[in-house]
Amino acid sequence: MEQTREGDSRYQIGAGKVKELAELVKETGAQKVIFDNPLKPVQSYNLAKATGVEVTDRFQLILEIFTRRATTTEAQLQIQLARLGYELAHAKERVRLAKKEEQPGFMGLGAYEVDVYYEAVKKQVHTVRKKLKKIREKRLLHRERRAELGFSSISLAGYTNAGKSSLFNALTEEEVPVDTTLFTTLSTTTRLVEFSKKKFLLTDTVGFIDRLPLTLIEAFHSTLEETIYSDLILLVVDASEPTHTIHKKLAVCLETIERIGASGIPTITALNKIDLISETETYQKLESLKGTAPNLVPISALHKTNIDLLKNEILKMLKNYVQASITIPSTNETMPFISWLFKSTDVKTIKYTGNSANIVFEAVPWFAEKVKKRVEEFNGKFEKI
Ligand SMILES: Nc1nc2c(ncn2[C@@H]2O[C@H](COP(=O)(O)OP(=O)(O)O)[C@@H](O)[C@H]2O)c(=O)[nH]1
Ligand SMILES: [Mg+2]
Repeated sequence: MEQTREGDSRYQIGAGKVKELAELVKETGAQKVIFDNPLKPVQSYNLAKATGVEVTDRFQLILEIFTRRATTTEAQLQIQLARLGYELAHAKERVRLAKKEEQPGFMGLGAYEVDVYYEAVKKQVHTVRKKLKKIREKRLLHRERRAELGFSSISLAGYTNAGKSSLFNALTEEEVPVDTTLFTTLSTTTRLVEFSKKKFLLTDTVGFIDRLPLTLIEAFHSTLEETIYSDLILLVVDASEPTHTIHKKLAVCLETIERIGASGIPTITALNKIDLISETETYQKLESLKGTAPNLVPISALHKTNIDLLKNEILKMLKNYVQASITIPSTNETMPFISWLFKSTDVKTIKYTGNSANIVFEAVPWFAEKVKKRVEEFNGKFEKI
């Protein structure tokens, strides 16, 4: 629903539109209304009263998305801080409103005294800040996932709507079935994929958003930071947008990647949605972007155009896998060791002979070193192929 007018102090939209909105909610059975422009608590409250459902805004929606995507403690705290900051700015008004008559989105608040609630939120902000400071001092290892697994990892990045999820789907068509114990170490947006007989971890990261509210920038950075740390970044841009928009968005992406300290990671730029523009336009855009966009590959994720080209480019940049053959004596610990190897590396062959086992596997060099150490602890043999 759209309306062009000066913001109404009670509802943001005009009284007539409120009626229309209430009818639309009823008709569609909507459970929530989300406004693109920011709502004041009193407007949320009045709209909730008029429609019977919770009414929030874009800020709340983005916060919700970040909350779902954050898995590290730092990112979670950062998001909590943004939420509390918002809460603090509106605490007194929200409690006062909730005291009138409870509405969706204001439940339970009425039980508080205004000042008590305000002080409680303030205290929480203080606690979260202290925790964040502590974590930053220790600076937790980013590469938690890398520490556990021997596959190269690829992160998809780019603006929302550029086609990250579509490309994710196109690349995960040959998804490798993995046992459930591996899933406990992978986030919901990470898949083990295989092309040209090589296995990779592919992660869909939280997307860049136009008009990101200032107070959410830190939360966005820390959420992105935890997922983008990988061996390769696959930056997706929407070729159907005007050239100056592509340049602008690309600059924001590259700048952010640099700001979170990930600029050393090799990057491929996928110029997506080329099916929507002419060949001439594709050529012109490639020429225009050549200087700024690293390793450009024109694709269509939707129509699966040039996906093989993209895969080749990925393989070219991630060719540092090591193959090794190990032989270990059979003991009580052999089986757990082998299952660890199966989970964390690409096991090519396994042969049992008498009282020993021979395994050929493939992994990134540093992980192969880790395997070597464990093999030596077993008094086994490790040979690079
Ligand atoms: N025409 C066309 N549309 C695409 C292509 N890739 C994605 N889309 C569409 O663009 C929209 C956003 O795609 P999505 O993958 O959800 O983007 P995300 O927000 O970056 O994950 C969807 O409607 C897709 O169907 C493409 O190659 N060509
Ligand atoms: Mg997506």
